Amino acid sequence: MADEALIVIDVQNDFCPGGALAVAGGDEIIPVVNRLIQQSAHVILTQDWHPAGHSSFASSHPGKTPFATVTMPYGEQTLWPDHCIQGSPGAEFHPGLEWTTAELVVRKGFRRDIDSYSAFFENDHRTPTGLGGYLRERGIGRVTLCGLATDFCVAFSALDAVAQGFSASVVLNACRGIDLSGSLAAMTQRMRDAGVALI
Ligand code: VGL
Ligand code: ZN
Repeated sequence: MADEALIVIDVQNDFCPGGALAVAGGDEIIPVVNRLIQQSAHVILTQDWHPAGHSSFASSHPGKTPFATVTMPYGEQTLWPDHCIQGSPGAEFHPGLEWTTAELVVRKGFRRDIDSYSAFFENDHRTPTGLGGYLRERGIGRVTLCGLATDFCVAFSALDAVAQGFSASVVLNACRGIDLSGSLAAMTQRMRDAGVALI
């Protein structure tokens, strides 16, 4: 429908098997995502897009290992292996993703000192990416989300969508999670409590 957009989150090589931050079964969603893309009047993609030496990388914090947590000026931040470096093969969309009809690509995490899980806000939960304004100017009130990873970028995008006044659904069989110490169950419950439709 014309007032509805599909937002495909971070279907990039580094989040698929063989990638730097591989999500188990990440590539299995691609046929399902491609079907959603075909059915959608508005397709928007996000692309995790970090400079080398990004502050979310464990390698930027001497003595820290991936999946540890540090406190940043904007709050708690999980540290990750180096991934989705701007212009690298790992940052490209998975070759099976049929993305050519997409009208907008939102890149995020491109500032060295702050990460961005959500498609709407950086991890300070205050700095907008511009996506909310884009959707409003286009008269889009409803978003459907899919992609990687369920419990990080998909979930934070869905929560922000609802907080921004959009109605939001997540297509769970078109998502896969990282599940770091129970994060998949916790974020699924947070989405449910916020009024995100899980389908
Ligand atoms: C993501 C961790 C770090 C995601 C991105 O797309 O869920 N997770 N960067
Ligand atoms: Zn990232």
